[in-house]
Amino acid sequence: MELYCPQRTSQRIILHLDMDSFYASVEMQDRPEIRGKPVVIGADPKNGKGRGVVSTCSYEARAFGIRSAMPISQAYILCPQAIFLPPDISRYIQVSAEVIAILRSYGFVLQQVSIDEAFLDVSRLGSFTAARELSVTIKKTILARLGLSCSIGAGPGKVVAKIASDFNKPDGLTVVEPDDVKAFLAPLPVRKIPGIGKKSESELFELGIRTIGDLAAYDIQALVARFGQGAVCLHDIALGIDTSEVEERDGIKSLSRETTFDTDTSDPQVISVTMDTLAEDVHRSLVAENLRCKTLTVKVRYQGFVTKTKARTLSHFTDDGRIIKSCAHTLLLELTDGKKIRLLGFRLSSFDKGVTRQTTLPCDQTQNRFS
Ligand code: TTP
Ligand code: MG
Repeated sequence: MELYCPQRTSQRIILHLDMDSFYASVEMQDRPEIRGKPVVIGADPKNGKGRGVVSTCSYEARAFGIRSAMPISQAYILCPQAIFLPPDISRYIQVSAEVIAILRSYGFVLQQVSIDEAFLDVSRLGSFTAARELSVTIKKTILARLGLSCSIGAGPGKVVAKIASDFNKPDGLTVVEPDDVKAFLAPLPVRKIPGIGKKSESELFELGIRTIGDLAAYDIQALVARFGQGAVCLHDIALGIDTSEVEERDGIKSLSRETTFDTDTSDPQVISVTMDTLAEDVHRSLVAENLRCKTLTVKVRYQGFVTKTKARTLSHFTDDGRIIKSCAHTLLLELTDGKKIRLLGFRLSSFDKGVTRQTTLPCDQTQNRFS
């Protein structure tokens, strides 16, 4: 996820909404018989031998220690009696659009940042009390119309709002008023700052920085010397300075799928059929999103984890499944030379702005990130 780099402007009230265990909740809403049970969305566990990953799981499954991006085989060990379901991305896109339509109906500037989260700039409400009331209304409306729960965070900036929405999940509502921002952030681990991943976290640990409070107290010059100018943004965020705007912008950047083979393979037939399935799946999402694309990328992870990608940009936008499939196979040919393959991925990007809707997808059926 991107780091929201602050610019200094006036005080605002920002809401961040994030749906709870989104894919799993949609499935539980659609199938009453699995409600209240541990539900895992992701690759086929194949009695513990499956090699893909967990997309997400219900909070009942989280009680067993299951988490997004965990190997599905590990999820199976933790809770073999869980209900394992494959992702139905088209259905989730549809529900996502319904959530966004509800949010839009309140008439505030809205920025959708993934399939299940969005920022709203509600500054014109004028008070955090009014923002809390609106948040309660939004939560009730989404629950009544879609049967789904969400968590909302409110704060004077996007980062605080996002951290706040995650603070008390599921079904949370956390309002952080300007005077409370520093105290709210200080005890939280630095990892809670959007954009800080494992690597940055361990680099900060090396400096003895574990909490956002530690980061706020650290000498800015020393941080810049170590991490470059990007550290200024980070330090500002830790100090609660964050005035980046909620931007209505084309959310969708790419659509992709990837799959891990049960066993590494160099069988051209297996690889080709898998490429077909991936291309068909991504094409279905493209059509569901009413988009046309220009850039196609194939990704191959070989045995031993070396990963390569090949991309092609077409001269015209297309939503033609045959063109997409044929291009996918041409790119695949450039990447296959008899070596065994562990994972195959396919991505569409460079969408036609004319028809682009406000949607961003976590890009994968088995993994969230195409990297
Ligand atoms: P998240 O909002 O990160 O997770 P979530 O909605 O399932 O659960 P939470 O209550 O903690 O918000 O992601 C939204 C959806 O994106 C999620 O339902 C499935 C998908 N996703 C993946 O496919 N792979 C991943 O690694 C992650 C994190 C999410
Ligand atoms: Mg969510």
